[in-house]
Amino acid sequence: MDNNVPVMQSQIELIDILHQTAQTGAGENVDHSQFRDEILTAYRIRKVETKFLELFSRSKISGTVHTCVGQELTGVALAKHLQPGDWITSNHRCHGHFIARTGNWQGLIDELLGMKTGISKGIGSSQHLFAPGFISNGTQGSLLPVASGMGLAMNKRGQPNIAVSFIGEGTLGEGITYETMNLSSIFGSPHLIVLENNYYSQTTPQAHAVSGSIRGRAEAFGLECFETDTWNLTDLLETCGKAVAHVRDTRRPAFLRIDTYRLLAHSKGDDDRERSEVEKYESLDLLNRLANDSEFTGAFAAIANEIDDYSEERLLNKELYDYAEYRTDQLPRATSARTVPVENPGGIFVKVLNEAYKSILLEKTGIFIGEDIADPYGGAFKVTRGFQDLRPDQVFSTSISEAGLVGLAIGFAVSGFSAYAEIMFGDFIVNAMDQILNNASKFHHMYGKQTDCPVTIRTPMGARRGYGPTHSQSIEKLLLGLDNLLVAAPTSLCDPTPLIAGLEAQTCPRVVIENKTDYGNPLYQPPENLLLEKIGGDLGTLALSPVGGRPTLAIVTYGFLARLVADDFERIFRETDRVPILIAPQLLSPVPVAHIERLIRRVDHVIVAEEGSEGFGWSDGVVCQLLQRNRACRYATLGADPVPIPSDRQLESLSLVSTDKIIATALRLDQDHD
Ligand SMILES: Cc1ncc(C[n+]2csc(CCOP(=O)(O)OP(=O)(O)O)c2C)c(N)n1
Ligand SMILES: [Mg+2]
Repeated sequence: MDNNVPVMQSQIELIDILHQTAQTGAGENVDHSQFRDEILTAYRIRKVETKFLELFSRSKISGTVHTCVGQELTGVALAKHLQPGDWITSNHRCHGHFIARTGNWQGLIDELLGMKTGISKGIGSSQHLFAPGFISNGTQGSLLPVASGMGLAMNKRGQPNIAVSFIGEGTLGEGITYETMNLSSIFGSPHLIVLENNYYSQTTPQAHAVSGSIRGRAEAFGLECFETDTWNLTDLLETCGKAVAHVRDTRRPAFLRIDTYRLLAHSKGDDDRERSEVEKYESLDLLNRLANDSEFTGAFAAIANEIDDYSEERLLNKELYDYAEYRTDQLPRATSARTVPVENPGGIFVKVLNEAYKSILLEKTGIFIGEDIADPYGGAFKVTRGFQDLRPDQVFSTSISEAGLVGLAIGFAVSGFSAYAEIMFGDFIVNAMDQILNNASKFHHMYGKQTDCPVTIRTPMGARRGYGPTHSQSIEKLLLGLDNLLVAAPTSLCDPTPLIAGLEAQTCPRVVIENKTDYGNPLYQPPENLLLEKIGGDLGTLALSPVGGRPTLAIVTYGFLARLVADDFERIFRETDRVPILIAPQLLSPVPVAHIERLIRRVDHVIVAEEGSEGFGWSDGVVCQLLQRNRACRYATLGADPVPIPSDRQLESLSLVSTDKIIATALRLDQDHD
């Protein structure tokens, strides 16, 4: 034991205690024939997984496999108490949970063989399994808030169902575990967190990774705690039954710790444990002890043969999922469409946004989740003010838990609710990135297109209010181009109501970037000599140009900057001596390049400006796409300076894109031309 490692107990002590537990349970004199079904399912799981290892060694499957050999009974015992409509979320070590829950071992074999008949169409493979009532992924802890949201959705529908999440004790190191315990407890989600405590996190012994009390962690959040292990089958089945019944009946979260031991490597060959330690558990393992029990040997052999025969037959008939079908995403693509004049109603932008979202709350049973969105406060920027008063059961004001609240919203979205998560300041969206990237954007594809995740994540970005470095940044560049994620930016240049309704109709996940300076603007009313138009329908692109003029300078930008350019249109015209056209996409990603291309048809100078800092951003993407379409213009990109936004108002404005900078850039383009 390394004395420098601050631990409560050494790993040797912990393993000794576990060994005592295992010996006591395994020494019990029980008639195992009463558990025949459970034992045969556990055996089937073991045989399927050892078959995977064999197929691996024959190079018939690729990637990785985490077996639960030695731990099979956890999933079996839990699944025994579940009902149709209950959901399991699982992790990398998910095969056992899946077979126990669904019985579909053939679909699982097909999946790992990469076949289109696999449960995730061969896309997810070992770690990303899908069936009605079951999802798993390979990001530790990531599905915990999703399960919590599913549980709340079940409550809302009045279903007597529950959500069960499996995690390993190494995942106690993830903050999302505690965000979820807290949120599930506060909102009363019927969510059972099952900790499979196998004393190792990959190669790291528990003593080096988990400080303090495991039970104390759950109790601190008010979760009822249950404890059992995989060696005392009677107690395991009973305790799982009690834990499930508790959650089902009380509609409250609970925590179930199951001590267990993994007999094989973490994945394929990574095992640093003392062989003598593993051997102790091999001899105590129930399936090993029953290997020569005449009560079971016949059935065991039949199961093994069935799995052998099935997998060999499948190897001969491997059919892949159609890649052309797979590669399509859910994102709306701009086509060159009709241009229509825009007439804006009156009203302050934030109030119009509030009304647009409110109609979704009322008409679509929208769920709105965010920090401090409860009335009377109604959210830091009041976009959801009045919502909770109207529909108290649909509005959740949460703890400071960006990942947790976005995960909850995802849980609602996949359960069929219209789900909106608010991130109080855009800078904090990074705290929820795992949820956005590994869950929301990937669910549809990684589960073989069998589910959608139409969640909306809204957040204000932008500076100009003196909030300083951590509350002013525009970090849309971190979200742009993420697969299957739509990024939109309403602007006070036009009524955002059709955009919000159009986004709601999409099946893909989306981030809506609102601008906190733009909130206070009245909706734009063009002067008589300017024409405001929209091309491409609800999610379309706005264009502002002089009536009857022939533009020679396009300024392509969005959000507040679009409004800034519109307000300073005359000045830009005057000082550049060029006729401008403002092009303002409401969709940032995917870039509506067909719209922009059409609108810059007769223009020779194009400035693309973004709120975020310069480099590797939206403007670079837009210019690149236009160039690839052979739009031979002179281009310039403009962004904020590549430094954290200063708080001081004067310094702040120096760091940002301004009308002065746009004009200077236009003049530079002219000079370059000469
Ligand atoms: C967020 C995240 N970090 C790291 C990993 C890599 N990883 C996969 S499994 C694992 C260990 C998990 O240990 P534990 O939670 O105890 O589960 P066990 O493997 O013991 O079942 C790690 C570090 C991951 N999959 N996800
Ligand atoms: Mg572990």
